[in-house]
Amino acid sequence: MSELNIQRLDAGAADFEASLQKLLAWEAVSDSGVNATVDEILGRVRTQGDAAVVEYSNRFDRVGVSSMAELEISRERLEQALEELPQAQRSALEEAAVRVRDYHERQKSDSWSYTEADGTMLGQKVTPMDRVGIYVPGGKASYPSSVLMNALPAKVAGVGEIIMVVPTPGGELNELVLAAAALAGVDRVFCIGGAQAVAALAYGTETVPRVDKIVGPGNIYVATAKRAVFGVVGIDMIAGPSEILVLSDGSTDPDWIAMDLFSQAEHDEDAQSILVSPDADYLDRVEQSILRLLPTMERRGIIEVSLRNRAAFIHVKDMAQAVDVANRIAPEHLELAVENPQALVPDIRHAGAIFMGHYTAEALGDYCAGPNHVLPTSGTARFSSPLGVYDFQKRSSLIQFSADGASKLGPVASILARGEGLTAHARSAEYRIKQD
Ligand code: HSO
Ligand code: ZN
Repeated sequence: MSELNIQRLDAGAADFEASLQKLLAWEAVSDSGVNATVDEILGRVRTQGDAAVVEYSNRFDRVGVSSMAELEISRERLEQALEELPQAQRSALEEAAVRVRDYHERQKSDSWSYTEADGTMLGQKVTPMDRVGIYVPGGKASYPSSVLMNALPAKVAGVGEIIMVVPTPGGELNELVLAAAALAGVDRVFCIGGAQAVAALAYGTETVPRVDKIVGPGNIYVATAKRAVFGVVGIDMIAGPSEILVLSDGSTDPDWIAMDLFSQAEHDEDAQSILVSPDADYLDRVEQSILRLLPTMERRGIIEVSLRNRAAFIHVKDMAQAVDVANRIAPEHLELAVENPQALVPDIRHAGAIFMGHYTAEALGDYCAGPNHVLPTSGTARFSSPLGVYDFQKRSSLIQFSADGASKLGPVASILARGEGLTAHARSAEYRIKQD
């Protein structure tokens, strides 16, 4: 490999803003052909239930079944997958699960309340969701780690029932995915995927119970279906391709950085890897590492396409400008490959996860550090957060007035209500005002 032509941008150039926008442009999910197909699938599953799901699964996944029951994996079968896993894999999965669970325990929020001087109590009651659906992709990206990352926060939140769906093209089961489901305490698993699985979870069928929220990444059909059923059920987010942004002061071994960039590029051809540094020589050195290491990579085909189409090296004048670029990109994963990452963190405003220092490979976060690997992509870290326990808890407000409190606050409600022309509201508050 002698050339890759990774695009180079200079943050000081007059056209930098335009180049950056072009670099980040990512076709959001909106394709009229896909929309029409998804609408049809949603409609048929909604009206015909199991029969439609079975038909679509036979057509798209070639599962060759005649009933929905054949597509459910029993609890015993999940346990068997866990039992039969090679010891090293089982231990690794268990250690990852323990760390992910411990981290998420800290995210749990509790109900709270306070009482005012006149005895009025106000508060918030936190309740886990009754039943959630987890979508696990089953095509070229089948990740047991994602089973843990989606199911464990729900478990920690106290969700009553977790239903997992995973497509099994050709009827082939992934033992690690099943084992992870057993370990995470998933309640039921159905081998269905695509828009038909999203529809089954959202509307319910004779066999698949209707859920309150659907989480987990999927292809364009899954994303389009999730968007369409939002409102009937909750959804977590619409995930785009993986991204990594590395800010480097030139102090990390270039081979390490090259491999970190590969680690996201190998997810898929559309994944995006960006390196930002004030040190132009360092950018050259990382490029040399990339050229030397790429031929040794098993997934070099995918990595090469991803780097060619979507990667960039951005030269900045200093680390302050590097941080500014990072905030504008709002990446899913941000690696601070610098001597003193703590010094930069206060200025980082937008990133799904921040990996600090030379030893923090993003890959550790993907599997076992503890924080969630389901993160906001495509700049959505500007307004959203990693998947967490809070996604599976909801809040109810608590309000209890004392007689004194109702009397004191009644006039405020009454005046505002009359201002809105709503006299039933006004009188309902006025009834409770003491008349002495
Ligand atoms: N980096 C992915 C998560 C993952 N990595 C799963 C490996 N397995 C999220 O962007
Ligand atoms: Zn990854």
